[in-house]
Amino acid sequence: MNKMAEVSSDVKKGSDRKMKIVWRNVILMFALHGVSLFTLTILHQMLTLTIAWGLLCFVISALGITAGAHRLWAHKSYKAKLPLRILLALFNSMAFQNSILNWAREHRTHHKFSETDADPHNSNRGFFFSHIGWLLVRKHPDVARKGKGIDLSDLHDDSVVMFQNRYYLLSVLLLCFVVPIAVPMYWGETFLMSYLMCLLRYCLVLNCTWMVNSVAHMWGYRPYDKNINPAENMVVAFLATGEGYHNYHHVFPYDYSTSEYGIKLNLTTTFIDTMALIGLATHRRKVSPEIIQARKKRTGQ
Ligand code: ST9
Ligand code: ZN
Ligand code: ZN
Repeated sequence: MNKMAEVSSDVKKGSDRKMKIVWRNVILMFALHGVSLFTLTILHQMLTLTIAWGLLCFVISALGITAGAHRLWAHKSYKAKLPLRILLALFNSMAFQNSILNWAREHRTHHKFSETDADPHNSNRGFFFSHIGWLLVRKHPDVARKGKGIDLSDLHDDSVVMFQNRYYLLSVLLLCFVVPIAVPMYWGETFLMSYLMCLLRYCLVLNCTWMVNSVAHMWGYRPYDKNINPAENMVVAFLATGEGYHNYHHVFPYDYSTSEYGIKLNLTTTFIDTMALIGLATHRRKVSPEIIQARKKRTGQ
């Protein structure tokens, strides 16, 4: 590239990266985090059952993302029979992280164009951007431009995915808010406390998910490929129900366990294995130990 072309491409990159803030999202996220921090200080005023319910809803919505949107739909790393697909779609609506169709499109874009401007949460733009900032601004034009080429035909052929996409907002209203708030009131919790627990759980699941994009793209070991940002981070593995083995996952994205190790710190793999035992999950894809060792030797840290 000649000097003039280089300068003009840099200027273009700079102008493309000018961030257009979406104030509605900033205000909503600020409010959600403020209320959640306040809720942490009054947890002792809640019934024990309400806290246990909040934890259960955390796990259910986490599985809707990890076993559902991520490992099943974005990566096709195993197959699920209709009842399991329906269950995972319901779990997914509780997580309220955009419909499975949009989530998987975003995630396939992330893997294909990792750490470039076309990566929706490009971690080269810093911790804040890759954690939450990318949801507070308009996307870089490259995301839509390059993302258009991503094949989503398998998702368009899945009636459960398309049904959830069609009735997404209604399903979120019911499964992320109405049901989680109504259940604790059944054992005598107040509406206010049920509501606060619901928001706290939502906020925690969001942050544990975002940590995979931020923390696990910055800190940890890189035993499979030392040349990429994604890393093995045990804290994230625990908090994100098994999704912190991110160096492995970017090298072998089709492995249903997203890690070399089966159920170690991996509640999601435990869940999929249990579903396999009862015949609802099949065709779990796993990388052979020989291939893993060869890759470690070739590009590992
Ligand atoms: C949330 C999502 O939090 C979190 C996802 C995290 C992913 C993590 C992955 C890590 C691995 C898995 C680990 C899981 C661990 C879980 C642990 C659990 C404990 N390709 O978006 P728009 C086109 S959501 C192709 O509006 P703007 C397309 O035509 C939280 N095309 O861009 C699109 O139109 P349509 C709640 C694409 O206007 C059009 O562009 N939600 C692509 O720049 C416009 O798209 C929120 O906080 C693509 N990739 O707005 C905010 N992308 O969609 C929700 C775009 O009709 N989002 N196009 O086809 C927004 O408000 C907006 O998207 C925006 C950008 C303001 C962020
Ligand atoms: Zn990643
Ligand atoms: Zn992935």
